[in-house]
Amino acid sequence: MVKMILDVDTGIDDALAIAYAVSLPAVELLGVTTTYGMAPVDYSYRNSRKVLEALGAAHIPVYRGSEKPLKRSREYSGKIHGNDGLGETLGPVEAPAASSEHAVDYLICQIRKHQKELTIVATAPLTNLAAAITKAPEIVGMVGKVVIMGGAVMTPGNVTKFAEANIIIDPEAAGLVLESGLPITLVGLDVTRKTLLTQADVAKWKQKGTPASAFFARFTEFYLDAYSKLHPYLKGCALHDPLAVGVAVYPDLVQTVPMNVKVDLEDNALGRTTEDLYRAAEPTTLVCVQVDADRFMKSFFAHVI
Ligand SMILES: [Ca+2]
Repeated sequence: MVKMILDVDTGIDDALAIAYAVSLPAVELLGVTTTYGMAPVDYSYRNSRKVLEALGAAHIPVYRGSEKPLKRSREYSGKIHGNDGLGETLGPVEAPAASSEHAVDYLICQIRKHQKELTIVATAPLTNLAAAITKAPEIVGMVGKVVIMGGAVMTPGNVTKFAEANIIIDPEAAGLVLESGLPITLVGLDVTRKTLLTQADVAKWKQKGTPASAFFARFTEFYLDAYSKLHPYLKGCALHDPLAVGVAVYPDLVQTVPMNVKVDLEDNALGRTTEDLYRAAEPTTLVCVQVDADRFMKSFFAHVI
């Protein structure tokens, strides 16, 4: 059994990752921590709760976290995930989120409690994790595993030629996390672009006709439309965030290369994830370079939704 916390910016593919984690019998989802990302944090928080409600898992706690990058500002375009973060299915957030405990404090507390048994899957800008290890540096050596959807080591980025979204939105936080010594598995565009959901998959959810499948079909269609305009060469939309959950539970889905990874902060390559040739320490990041996409997709669709 994998004890898991999801750190998300829900987000359409975060919603699909939550659904996959909730439905996998091998996962005990302890909680969901949220941050800004594709929409402001109040949206990620509200969206995560609505997704869990739709899945019949409203008992899983959701925590509100970071509101902005460590050093930069954030503007939201709504182009890929919609202005509400979920394909315009939920609309504007009426009231700010009322979370009992800050996501960063929850993460620190749960790492201290569960230590090596805990897996954190982060599918958002890494601001919450960066804040947690800054506040409580000892957690770096305590946690079992951190699986991050982010980066593009051998393939072009999706925001710029070099950079993937979760990294470039808060590159300082990403650098801090990737150079911290945390036991990281980096699930980047190198592998996530090979996992594609298509219109035919969404049609099956529509046919199923349950409230949850109808909800998921509506926001995933928005994502497919955005992908067909922005990345027409892919013939579908990538299951970035769900693959991170898959890798956390089934590490043999991927082949990895151990590497010290750094994040470029120079303007001309901002957010690029590359090997840090100057770090002498043993690598603590496993970079995913190949994926058994068929096996992953079979598992995903057998469980979602
Ligand atoms: Ca995400």
